[in-house]
Amino acid sequence: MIRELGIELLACLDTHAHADHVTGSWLMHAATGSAIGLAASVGAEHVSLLLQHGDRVAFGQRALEVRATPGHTNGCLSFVLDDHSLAFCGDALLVRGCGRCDFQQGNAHTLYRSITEQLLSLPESCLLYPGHDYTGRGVTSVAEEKAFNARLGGEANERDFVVYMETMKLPHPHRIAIALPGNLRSGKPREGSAPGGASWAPIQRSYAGLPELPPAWLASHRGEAVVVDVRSAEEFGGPDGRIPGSLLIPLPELEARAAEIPTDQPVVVLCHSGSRSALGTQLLLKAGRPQVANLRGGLRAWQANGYPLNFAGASSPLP
Ligand SMILES: N[C@@H](CCC(=O)N[C@@H](CS)C(=O)NCC(=O)O)C(=O)O
Ligand SMILES: [Fe+2]
Repeated sequence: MIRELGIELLACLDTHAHADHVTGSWLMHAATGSAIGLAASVGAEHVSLLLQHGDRVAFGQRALEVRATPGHTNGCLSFVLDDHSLAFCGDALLVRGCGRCDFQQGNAHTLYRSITEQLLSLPESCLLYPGHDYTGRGVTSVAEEKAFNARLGGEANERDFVVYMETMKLPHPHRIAIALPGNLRSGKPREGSAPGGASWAPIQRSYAGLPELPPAWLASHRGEAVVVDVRSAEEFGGPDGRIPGSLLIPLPELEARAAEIPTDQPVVVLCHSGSRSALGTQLLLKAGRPQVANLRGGLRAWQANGYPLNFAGASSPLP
């Protein structure tokens, strides 16, 4: 998504060392060069922005204020947008709840002060984006939590909150034994356990979930993949031309004729724009072909790059 939207990812900021999932920060750093921000006090490896209360993380003309909001863990931070219109509050404050205080140096008194002094003191309209929600709610506001938070909203005082938190019994997060050490490495996978990319080509997955290759890869790796053109026979033989050596199987026939595609090479699927071939790519993956990618931008992108085209006849030999 970052690639598709042309976003420059400056940093991934972790609000704390999570106990229930492993951060993606190191993988994002590996993919984009982005910085990794976390409270210095956590002592995690690979952190390039060692954050503490009062820091500002600038991006463009804007900035996030870093506020210490300990109590769930002692390294919890919240990130507040410069105009105080929104804040990322990690697990200090959750939608109608808050982070537990029974491990990672948690402390209910400390959390009460963090929430009331650093978060609920923001403007009532300030949107709060919590670290997670286990029922799919993504955002709340200062006004809502002041009124309705089940643990400290309404007329609840510090004693109400502390007794609630100290009496609550929650099972430990399922993945805590993996998550904590993983997060102390900023999510860097252990040797040999990195999520595998494809070995045959630098496949990029679109935000829609499709494996894609840019025309430049195909242009410089001719002969390393079967190129399947899923346009109609008229288009294949028409004025737009076709990629030399490509195999014509129109999309409506692809499922029935998939066995015609040689199996000793990976497959790159293309059409006019990359849209019909996206469905073709999915069909071939579903049919059990393991190495399939869509040609991003299709023949239009191939043409725009000035790569070679054939024009004569309506069929062509295999590569
Ligand atoms: N059920 C979740 C874990 C839930 C959990 O303990 N979450 C922590 C945040 S790291 C928490 O503070 N939860 C507060 C709550 O559920 O009220 C799992 O097993 O992964
Ligand atoms: Fe947490």
